[in-house]
Amino acid sequence: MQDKSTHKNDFGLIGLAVMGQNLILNVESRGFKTAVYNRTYSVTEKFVSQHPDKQLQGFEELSDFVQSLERPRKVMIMVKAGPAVDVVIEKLIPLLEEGDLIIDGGNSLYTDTERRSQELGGKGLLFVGSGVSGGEEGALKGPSIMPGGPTSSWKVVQPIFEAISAKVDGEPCVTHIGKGGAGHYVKMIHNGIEYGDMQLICEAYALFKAAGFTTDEMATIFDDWNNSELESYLIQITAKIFEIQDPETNQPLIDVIMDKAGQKGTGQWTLINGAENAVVISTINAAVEARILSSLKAQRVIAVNELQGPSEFNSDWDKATFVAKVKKALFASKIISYAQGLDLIKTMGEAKQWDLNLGNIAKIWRGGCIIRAAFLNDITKAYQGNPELSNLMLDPYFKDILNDSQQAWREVVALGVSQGIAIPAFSASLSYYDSYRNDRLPANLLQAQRDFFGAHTYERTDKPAGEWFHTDWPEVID
Ligand code: NBP
Repeated sequence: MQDKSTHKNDFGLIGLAVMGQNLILNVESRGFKTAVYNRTYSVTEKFVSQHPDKQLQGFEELSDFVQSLERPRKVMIMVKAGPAVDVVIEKLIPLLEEGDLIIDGGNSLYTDTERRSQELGGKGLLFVGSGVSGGEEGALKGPSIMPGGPTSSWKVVQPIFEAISAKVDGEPCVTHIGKGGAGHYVKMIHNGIEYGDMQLICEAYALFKAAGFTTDEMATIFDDWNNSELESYLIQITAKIFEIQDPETNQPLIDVIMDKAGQKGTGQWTLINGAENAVVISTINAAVEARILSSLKAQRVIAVNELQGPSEFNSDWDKATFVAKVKKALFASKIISYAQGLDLIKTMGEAKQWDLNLGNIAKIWRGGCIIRAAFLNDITKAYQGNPELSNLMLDPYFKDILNDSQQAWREVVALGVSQGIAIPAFSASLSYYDSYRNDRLPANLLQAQRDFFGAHTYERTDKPAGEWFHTDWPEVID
């Protein structure tokens, strides 16, 4: 199956599962000569034989694969994130030469990327840790790509990545994110934001379902929303999901899908990172926890008969009012989710001195990736207008939307609470908004408690900041 010609390949890819296959077909379609390798050779054979008309060379031996590449070699790894990436890198190291580039395009943890980057740098090899978003379709037609590593390494792969990425307004949805693990880090937060977006849509669905909207009505609502400021891939596919009938039962397919959500870990990594950086990402947090709670199906099936709530759904709103209010609650909550995610990226970027450009990051999410949405244009504009913006909520455009939406948003959250509909991401977003806009939180009592039991001291409202006081609190007898 190997091409015996002396012409070298421009780009090599290791890992021919769904992402790798589609990504290399994308690279090949842009006129690059490509080489592929997979641990299980039969997968390579099958893949190459399915595409006889493509400039694709498959290899059984890794050394032959490496030798087939033009120098500096560009080898992209698309295998399961975790130890498999290290296994592949270890095998590649003795086969590569100084100046060759390894790109890890899987969902690697950014700390692993930083370690690999250091190890490979010490051996004279270049390394780029790159997030690739958009699922299998994005990989094939044009993903959003988030590469991290030294600028010199990025330059080696820049022409290929710009060629294969999605394009919006003629601009490629790829930018050099920053050095070290910045690319995989931003991809991780992107995934956390994706969790938030998906959960918020699910909560709108939960409210509509409880209020008796039919699946057809919901398909129309989401379709309409996709022609508004909510325009996004996730809103669009939600409308399509509601249109599908189950051929076996002739019911809407959505009604026969089990309500247990899976997750692969990037959402949980985002939560850990939020906690490590002391940044509130309560919407993403609620989204991850909602998936966890959904997975407790067996317990929920018991609890439904044990724990009480309102007996039937009650709302005075007519359908048009209901839809309008839920729409405002959804959009406001979505803004909060992005405000939190971007705050985390900003905080981490400053701590790591990655010199991140939030406007450019929002810009490359406009196409190719799962969270692509019209309002990313407005986020880009917000950071272009004020690169030092402390919180997205304070940008004039988003501030106006939040101020306009806040009443409906609280009414929707109140409805969910009073009617026993769990809407954790809507309510977490609203609580964040209300905490942020409040100049007197109950943390004064918290500080008093801390000083009471631990002499942690407190500042006073009538004295300059930085002066600390302690009270000799009365003794408590248990
Ligand atoms: P998987 O994550 O399912 O990984 C399967 C691939 O890894 C196969 O090619 C397999 O080879 C290879 N592999 C494994 Br498993 N262990 C290996 C080892 N020890 N040595 C060499 N190869 C090994 O594939 P995927 O879903 O295409 O995802 C690839 C990467 O892209 C992952 O990091 C994923 O998180 C990320 N990603 C996926 C998506 C998506 O929508 N699926 C989206 C964005 C990013 P084999 O054929 O020999 O078993």
